[in-house]
Amino acid sequence: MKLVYADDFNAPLSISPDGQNAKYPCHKTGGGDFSGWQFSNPSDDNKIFEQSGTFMRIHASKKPGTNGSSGIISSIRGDGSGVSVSIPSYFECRFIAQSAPGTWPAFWTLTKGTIGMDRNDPEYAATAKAGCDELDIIEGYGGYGRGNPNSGGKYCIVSHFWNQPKFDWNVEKGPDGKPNPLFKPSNTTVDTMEFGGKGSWSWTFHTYGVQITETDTVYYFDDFEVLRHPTGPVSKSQPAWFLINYAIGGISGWKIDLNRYGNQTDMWVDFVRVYSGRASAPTATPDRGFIFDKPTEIRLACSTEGSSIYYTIDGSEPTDKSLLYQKPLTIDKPCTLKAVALGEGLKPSQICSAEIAKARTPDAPASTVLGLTRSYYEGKWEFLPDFGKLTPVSKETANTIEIAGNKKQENFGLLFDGFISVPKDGIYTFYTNSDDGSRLLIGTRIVVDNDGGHGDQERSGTIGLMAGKHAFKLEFFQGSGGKALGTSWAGSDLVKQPIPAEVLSCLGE
Ligand SMILES: [Ca+2]
Ligand SMILES: [Ca+2]
Repeated sequence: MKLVYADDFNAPLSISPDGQNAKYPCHKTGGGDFSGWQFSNPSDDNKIFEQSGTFMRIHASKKPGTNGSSGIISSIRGDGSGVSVSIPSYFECRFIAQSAPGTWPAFWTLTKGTIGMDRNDPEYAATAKAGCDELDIIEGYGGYGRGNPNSGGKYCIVSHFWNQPKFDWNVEKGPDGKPNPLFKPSNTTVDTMEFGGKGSWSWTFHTYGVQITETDTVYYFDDFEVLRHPTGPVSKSQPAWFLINYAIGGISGWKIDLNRYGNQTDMWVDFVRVYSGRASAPTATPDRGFIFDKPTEIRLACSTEGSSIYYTIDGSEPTDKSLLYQKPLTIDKPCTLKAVALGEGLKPSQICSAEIAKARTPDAPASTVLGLTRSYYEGKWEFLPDFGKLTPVSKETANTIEIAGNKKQENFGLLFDGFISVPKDGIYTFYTNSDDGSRLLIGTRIVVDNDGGHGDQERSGTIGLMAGKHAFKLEFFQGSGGKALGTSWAGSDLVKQPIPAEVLSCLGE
């Protein structure tokens, strides 16, 4: 294996809310921040992240009358870029944190899943369905004495195989056909005092690691093996990324009592390192190109140092006999680009692909009037129904995309249908924010998928459009509680803004 990523925290930190223009996002990529004292954006006031010497300090604090703040760093961004590696791999991190009621430092990995994938990618559904492997290399639950699992120098290692069939250690047999006697349950408490007595996670710095191979996943405490289990199926097929965080209370359910410390506490991280025996998959930017009257440019990159990228544009699997990537590619006809990274002493990377399509040509509706056809449905759903198979309670032409003015406040759905006038050829990003689910389509293509029961959240998607009127559809449903629906767009000459009423039209009666 080769060192493919290292951060010794000996340079100014590079952390931003979503990781854009920075090394790390300061939220859990993919959503689901779980700390009681919330994982927050750094500010002058909360001083969450600081480089001190060759360490990163994560500072958790709670001022009276606030919810408290603390920090997490993710190694990948929402677009999938950043540090993620395929097996065989090894992740390690050296840190210390305080053991006190509510403190919950952790170093862990997640498989990448659909993060950064295009919703129209043919593999999207299967990837979403595959589930996720979560390897908690260390979970330190602070506090001391009875009822605290980590008192007296202990910490927890937990592996979760989310949304997967139950994973039976004894079925995963070794080469001799017998259960591997080294395998331990996936939820193990490590007593650090068994390993040289150097002290617990809160007394001194230790290095916590996990090695993931084709067969076994092995956890290390200061290079001692402390737990081994069979490698989960998802870890075999998807790259994994890492998170380092100092949660305080939250979903662990542990009571917070940091009063005597002035409601503040620190975690000090010395380094994080990632090794892999496989080159990281290349990334294509953009991973969905559109051709107008000019060719489009695609850039390829690979985070594994010393690797070379080979690619094909005829849909075939790339090898070292394929074209060598040397400079940005100029592509003038629709194709599927496939790329692989190869490096000496490394296994070939997973293949990345990019779809290059012709920009959508406009529809030619005969005559239109301003506004969209607005159909109102009643029903109780957890996901968007197929409105085409339902009969609307009412139907009218609406000038704006509004959810107010219905008979019901809960358990209803809306379908806005018509055309959107695109001012000029270009690549457009559409956004929906909704509570609960929504979906925006141009023609038959789902551009924004924001489906499912959830609070107000924004999702986006991109499409290449030629100037003119394009079939536009916005689907929405409200379950219970709060409700919201908004749409925005952005393009090369268009800063992000709500879609104005004057570009929406529908067929006249
Ligand atoms: Ca360091
Ligand atoms: Ca709702």
